[in-house]
Amino acid sequence: MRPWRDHLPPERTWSAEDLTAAGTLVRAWTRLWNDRPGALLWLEPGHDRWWTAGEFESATRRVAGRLRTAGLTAGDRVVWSTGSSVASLVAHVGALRAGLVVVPANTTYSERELAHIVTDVRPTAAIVDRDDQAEWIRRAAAGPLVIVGSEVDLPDGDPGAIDGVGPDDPALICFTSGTTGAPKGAVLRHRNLLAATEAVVAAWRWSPEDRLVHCLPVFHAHGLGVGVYGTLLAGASAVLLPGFDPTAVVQAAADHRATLFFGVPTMYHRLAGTGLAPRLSHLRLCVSGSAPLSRELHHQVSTAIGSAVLERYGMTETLMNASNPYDGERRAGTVGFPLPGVDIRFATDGEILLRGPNVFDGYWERPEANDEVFVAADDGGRDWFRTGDLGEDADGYLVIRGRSKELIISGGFNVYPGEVEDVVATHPGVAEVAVTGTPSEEWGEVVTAWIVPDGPPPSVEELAEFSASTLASYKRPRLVRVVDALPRNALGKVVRGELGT
Ligand code: MCA
Ligand code: AMP
Repeated sequence: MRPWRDHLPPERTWSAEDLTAAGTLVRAWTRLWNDRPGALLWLEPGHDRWWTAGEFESATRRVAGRLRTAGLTAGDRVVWSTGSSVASLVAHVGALRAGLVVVPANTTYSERELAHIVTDVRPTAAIVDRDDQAEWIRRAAAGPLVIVGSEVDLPDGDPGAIDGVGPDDPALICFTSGTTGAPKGAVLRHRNLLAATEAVVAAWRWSPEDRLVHCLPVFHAHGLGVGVYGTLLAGASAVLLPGFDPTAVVQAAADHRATLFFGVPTMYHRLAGTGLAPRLSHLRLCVSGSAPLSRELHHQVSTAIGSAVLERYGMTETLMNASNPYDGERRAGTVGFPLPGVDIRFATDGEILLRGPNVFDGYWERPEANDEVFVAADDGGRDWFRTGDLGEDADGYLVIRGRSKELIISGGFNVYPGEVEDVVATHPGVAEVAVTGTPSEEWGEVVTAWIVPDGPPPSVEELAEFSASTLASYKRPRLVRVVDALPRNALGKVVRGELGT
């Protein structure tokens, strides 16, 4: 595969150590804010004023002070489940500056999904916008905890010494199912976040002149680690939309002379389908990730925009791994080559193995899972992380051929079949169930439940109602197929791959 150095301009002499030289993102950000306090940073639709770097610095300092005064201390976990707003980012960055470990949660999670996270990480606080989610968190917590909305409406107090976190301290615990099993928390340390962010900032030539149209959820690695952290580390600016709407995206891009757009393939599908993609032609760079971008869609969107969409490959546990080049050929159907600092190799079965300063070093309190996902290096270097993705080196570019992990990706959100099966199986009309992904042009895949009925089988609508308190809506089956029996192997295990689509 092409070496990561190929991402850098020839004059840039850089070693992997330089990726973590700043120590932590918090240190790098505060230096920038203090150097250029008047720099524009965030704009929210409906607000006619930009937030400046200096205002963001003081607002995040104030939140750090409030959280400290409320009794939170470094290393405490804070569940953070908020929509995309500047207040939410102030709360997030304020918590990091106070040395707290932020646990992002999807704002569409049901009670069961949130309770799992709360039981697992034992938070001391939660920053949450939805009242029902706040109540579920309170119910699931073992003891009292501080619960506030994204405005962090708590008494002010002296923040004391903030920004004291070190590179090895945990910054985030992000829930993902990894290659198998129940959702577990990937612990990302400050140095992981810094290395991954430095890599994309350098590879994509992100500069203070750049302006991003940000419309991804902020509670996942794409919108948070790439969109928010990248904007802050580049000293750039972003228009922060509350969600994705193709018209709002092109309007924001035009009104605010944006230069960057990041999206998942479903967003590009909708931009192409509405005929709005050509209105992104003035942007410097459009990036796609989180799910495979088909060659056809790549071609369609790139033609409409007038420049090639840049596809890249990431993961919650590692943030960004590989990218097509900024300069040079962006090859459809590939995710490019390793980003700065990242090593990639293939196991004998084709599984993609990774290592680098961006890669996490374990799941929260899951020693067995950690034993499974790391492979010792025989060169004395870092352990290799098993991604559960299958790939190959096609003429220097990484092609993702499939997955060894059981994962459905719908609109960029991950769905684990086992989790959906466990819920659907408890419906009285279901004797047995298996869940698979059915290809969809718009969503990439949609969730399909193959049901062996026990009486009248449930419809899609009935299942949606049935799973309202247990599954976020993107995990609920969109198709139900009734079958007489499920295919099983000699050991009696269901072979999902034989179910068809
Ligand atoms: C919303 N719905 C979905 C999805 N999103 N169903 C299946 N899959 C989805 N992804 C539900 C809604 O709740 C609603 O359900 C119904 O579908 C129709 O909603 P619609 O308005 O069409 O959808 P939307 O609200 O416009 O959302 C589509 C979206 C969104 C904008 C594409 O899914 C999205 O923001 N995706 C980005 C995900 C992402 O950031 N992934 C990064 C993970 P009902 O009718 O029941 O109300 S991080 C990662 O993967 C790594 C690190 C990486 O490489 O980046
Ligand atoms: P998550 O667990 O949400 O971090 O999702 C990570 C997974 O998304 C990866 O392991 C891949 O399976 C998939 N993924 C991310 N980016 C791409 C891409 N550009 N092409 C194909 N799959 C991708």
